[in-house]
Formats: sequence, C-alpha cells, structure tokens
Amino acid sequence: MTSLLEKGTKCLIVHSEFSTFSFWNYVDVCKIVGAKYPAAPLGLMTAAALLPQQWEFKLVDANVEPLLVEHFEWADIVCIGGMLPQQQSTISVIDEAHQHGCPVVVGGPDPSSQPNLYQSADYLVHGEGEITIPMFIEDLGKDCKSGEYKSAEKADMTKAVVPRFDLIRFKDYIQVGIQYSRGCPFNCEFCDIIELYGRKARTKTPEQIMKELQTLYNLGYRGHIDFVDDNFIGNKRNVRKVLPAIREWSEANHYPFYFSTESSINLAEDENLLRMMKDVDFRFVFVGIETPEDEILRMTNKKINVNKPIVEAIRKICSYGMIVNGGFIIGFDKENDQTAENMIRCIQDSGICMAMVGKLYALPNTQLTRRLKREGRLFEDGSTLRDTSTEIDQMTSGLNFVTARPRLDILKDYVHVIKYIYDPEHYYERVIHTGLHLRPVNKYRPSFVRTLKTVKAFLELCKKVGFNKTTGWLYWKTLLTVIFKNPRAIEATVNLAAMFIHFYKQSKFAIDLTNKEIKNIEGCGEEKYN
Ligand code: B12
Ligand code: SF4
Repeated sequence: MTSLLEKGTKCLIVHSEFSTFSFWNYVDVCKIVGAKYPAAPLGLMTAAALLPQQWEFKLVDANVEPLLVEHFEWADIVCIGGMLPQQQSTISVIDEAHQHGCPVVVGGPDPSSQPNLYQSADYLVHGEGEITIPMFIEDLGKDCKSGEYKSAEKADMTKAVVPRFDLIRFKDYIQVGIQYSRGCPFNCEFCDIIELYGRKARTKTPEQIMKELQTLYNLGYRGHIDFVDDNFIGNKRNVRKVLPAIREWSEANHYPFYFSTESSINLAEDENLLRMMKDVDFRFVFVGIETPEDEILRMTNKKINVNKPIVEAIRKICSYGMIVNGGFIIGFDKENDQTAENMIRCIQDSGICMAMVGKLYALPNTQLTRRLKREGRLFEDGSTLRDTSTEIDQMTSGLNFVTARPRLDILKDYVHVIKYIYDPEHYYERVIHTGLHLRPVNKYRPSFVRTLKTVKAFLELCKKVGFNKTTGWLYWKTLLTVIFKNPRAIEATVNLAAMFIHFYKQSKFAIDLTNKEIKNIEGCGEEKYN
C-alpha cells in the first residue's frame, strides 16, 4: 500500500468492550429477545461516514462478536474510540493493532476529554469528527505518519452526513441510535455535555432526519430508534418543526419505527410537544432528575429542576404514552441524613422503574472538576480507570474527590437506596404504577415474524421470571393487574418486568462492590482513604 488515502484501503473500525456489569448493558434481556447488545455504536458509524468513502470498512463491535487476529491481519488501518468506561479496552486495542503493524486513529468522547491517555495512537482526532476528521484526511494526503487534530469550532449539524448504518447487523441490537441535536442550553455544574458540545443546541434539518429514517428503512431496519440527543427539547423551536415531519414520514411508511430519547424535565410543562411526541410513538424518555432536593439542585446549578413537582411531571409524561427512565446522583455537597429517604420516596412515588442511581463523578473538564480542583478536593488522576472489573460506570465508580459529607455515610446511603429500589417487591410496585398510568399509542406495528419472536420471548420470560421463587408471584400479580385495568399498557409492562432480570443482578453487583469499599474505609479510616 503506497498511500492510505488510496481506493481499497482496508479500515477496521472497532467498538471496544463495555463491562457486562454496567447498568446499561442489559445483555440477559437482549438474549431473551434474540439480540446481543442494547445499542449500536452510532459515534463510529458516523465517523465511518466522514472517513474516505473509497475505503473498504469492517466494523467489529467487541460487545457482540470477538475481535480476532484475522481482523487485524485484514486491516491497513484501525479506527477506534469511545467513552470513559471503554478507556482500558480501547487502549488495549490500540496496543494490539500496533502489534499487527496497523496505524491507529482514535477519537470520541474520552480521547477528546483526556487525550493524554491516548498518546499511543498514531492519529488523535479530537471533538466533533465533522470538523476534525477532514483535518486528519488532509494529513493522510500528505502522507503524515501521525498527528493530533483539534478545533474550537462546533460542527454545523445542518451539514452532518448520514451515518454508515450499513456497517452493522441490526439483529445484534435492541435499538439503533440517530442524532437530531447536540448540546444543551442549561448549565449544570457536573455536566460534561455542555463542555463537549456547547450550550447552544445545534440541530439537523427535518430533511436530514427524514433521510436517516429512510436510509434505515431501506436497509430493512424496523422497530426501536433512540434519539441520542443530549436534550431532545434543547432547541424547542426546531423540535416543533421536526416532529410533524417525522409524523408525516411515519404515516406514509406505516409507522415502521417507535422512538426514545433524553430530555430535560420541562418537557412535562409543554403539552403541545408531548402531544407531538405521542403522535409519532415516542415510548421512553430518560430524564436527569439527579435529586429531589431543591437546595442541592440550586447548588449544582440544575436550575431547570428546581421547584418542579417531580411526581406530577412524570405522571404527565406517562399520560402521553412515554415511560420515564430517571437519572439520580448521590454525593453532592449539602446532602444530609434525609437524602437517601427523599430519593427513595421520589423514585417509588413517581414509579420510575429504570432508575439509574449513580455516585457523583467529577468528569474531566467540567465546572465541578474545576471547582473541586480549586478547593483542593479533586483526586489526582481521578478519571483514569485502573481496574475495569470494578470501575464500570457511575454506579460503581465516582466520588473521585474529597466528599463534603463523610464518604462512609454517602456509600451507606447509596447501598440503602439501591437495595430498596431494586428489591423485587418495590421494583414491581413501580412497574404496576407505570402500567396503570401509561397511555400508549402503539402506532408501530411489528411484522408477523417479529410478533412471533415477541411471543417466544414472552414465553421465555414467563419461564424465567414467572416461575421463579423470588419474582413469580410479583410478576403474575403485575401482569394481571395491568391486563384488567389498563390492557393497552401490557406490552410496556412486560418489558419493564423483563428488565428486572438485569437490575437484580446488576444492583447486587454494585451493592457488593460498595460494601467492599465501605469495609475498606472502615479499616483504614477516611482520612487515609482520601
Ligand atoms: C446515547 C448515549 C449513551 C447510551 C448509548 C451508548 C451507545 N452504545 O451508543 C447509553 C445510555 C447506553 C450511555 C451510557 C453511558 N454513557 Co453515554 N452517552 C450517550 C450520548 C448522549 C450520545 C452518544 C452518541 O451516540 N452520540 C452521537 C455520536 C455521533 O457522537 P460521538 O459518539 O461523540 O461521535 C462523534 C465524535 O466523538 C467522533 N468520533 C467518535 N468516535 C470516533 C472514532 C474515531 C476513530 C474518530 C476519528 C472520531 C470519532 O465523530 C463522531 C461524529 O462527530 C453521549 C453524549 C453525546 N452527545 O455524544 C453520552 C456520553 C458518550 N456518555 C457518557 C457517559 C459517561 C456514559 C456512562 C458512563 C454514564 C453513566 N451514567 O454511567 C454510561 C456507560 C455506558 C456503558 N454501557 O457502560 C459521556 C462520556 C464522557 C467521557 N468523557 O467519556 C457522554 C459524552 C455524555 C454524558 N456525560 O453522559 N450513553
Ligand atoms: S440538563 Fe442535562 S444535558 Fe443539560 S446541562 Fe444539565 S445535565 Fe447537562
């Protein structure tokens, strides 16, 4: 090979492994429905669409298939990238590629936030690929053997390309992502989104979204599409334009997709937007609730959540057919001995089944990190992962700073919350709550084959959860209650019931790990630990 820019250059794209003990890796549930992993690697598919299109691509997602020596032997160049929890696996793929003589290009959120950790890669592409990948390609044209590419500029989303969805096998995943916007107008202290993507929510045009939907449709994809936006309603004016376009497209194509996304809680105040989302069959919304305590919300600058009646807000969203998944955080300054109870009440009363309760993590380059550093409280190398068997996500790592409350109290509260909310009885109580309040539209109609697969999955679920001594009675009680009182919500209820398989295992793992940490601190004393 003379120049890597030549036609036919073989580019191996690797999605490195996440831990199966992550809150988000519900692989056991995936198996029941015949998939291997929850979400497809959208960042890499997008990067692929920005790389030279005369290249030949092979995308290997190490979460769904083994990465083999043959893959490296095939490749002329290796592209890899990802987020913080993939740090170790990404770095080891870089080493492996080098052992096979392949140059490596690295990009994505963690290499952009902590480029110092990825210096072993030959080419380090920072930030948004729409801006920096062309800089890398230009260097390849000059035959440069290495380089680092960054820019303060933010990408114009109206010029974004359609991701290379053709590089994955749809059947491996439960959902495929598409992205409408980047950035969020708010200013939460702990958030890295606004540092990475800015506070102006930049959006694609409705035409671009139609094109992406059409591409997925033409490739044969049907089912769940996740809008991976940081805050789907971050630019409300534009969202009001894209939703009618999606509706028109969906109607014309007989609703081949249903959707999920992330949004700030003020979605609940906008009935017009809620109606528009219901109209196109949005089924899940992830909302960052963080804490129900207003004083803490003010302190951490999450102003959008202050004085919000959380339980009513969740109920409102639910009444428009959308299940709310919630993010919560423990470890803020100003917490007190009522924090755990307040959080538990908030989760139980609002009926949020998928409650991701994390420990506050000072992510690289955030306002929080800068403040903690100024206050002399940030741990050195606090975002460098050392042990990937224990540092997995914000449930298992975090608190990478000297905490305001005794660390032991925070960790004990953490265990208490997780134990309570993922106790089978309390979890299924929330499933019933959601099942009774949800008003789904179910516009998406699965094909006959898909329906058969769903029936098979349902039977397997009944076997696993319905005839299990911990969950059996709760499972049947939940299903029967919803069938009689709100039958339209039965499909969603079954899905939530299934998720317990993962939450039970994962919460036990997080609790055991945190208990070990508690023992460790009790042994050595908090000061020494810090
Ligand atoms: C959707 C999403 C998820 C989903 C799905 C992830 C998936 N498999 O795709 C879920 C919910 C599972 C998830 C979970 C987590 N996430 Co997340 N997630 C996102 C989100 C909102 C969108 C990701 C996305 O698809 N973006 C769209 C693509 C196009 O953007 P991109 O990936 O950045 O790719 C662009 C560039 O980075 C670049 N690029 C990317 N890769 C490569 C590779 C090469 C070679 C090159 C040249 C360029 C390049 O080009 C692309 C085009 O510009 C981002 C925020 C964001 N706006 O990106 C957070 C984000 C990636 N997540 C983050 C985190 C921290 C997590 C969690 C650890 C959170 C937690 N609460 O525990 C977990 C861990 C996941 C796990 N499995 O263990 C952080 C990462 C921070 C960091 N420094 O690494 C982000 C940035 C934001 C945040 N604070 O939440 N996440
Ligand atoms: S609302 Fe969410 S995305 Fe927006 S700044 Fe706050 S934490 Fe970040």
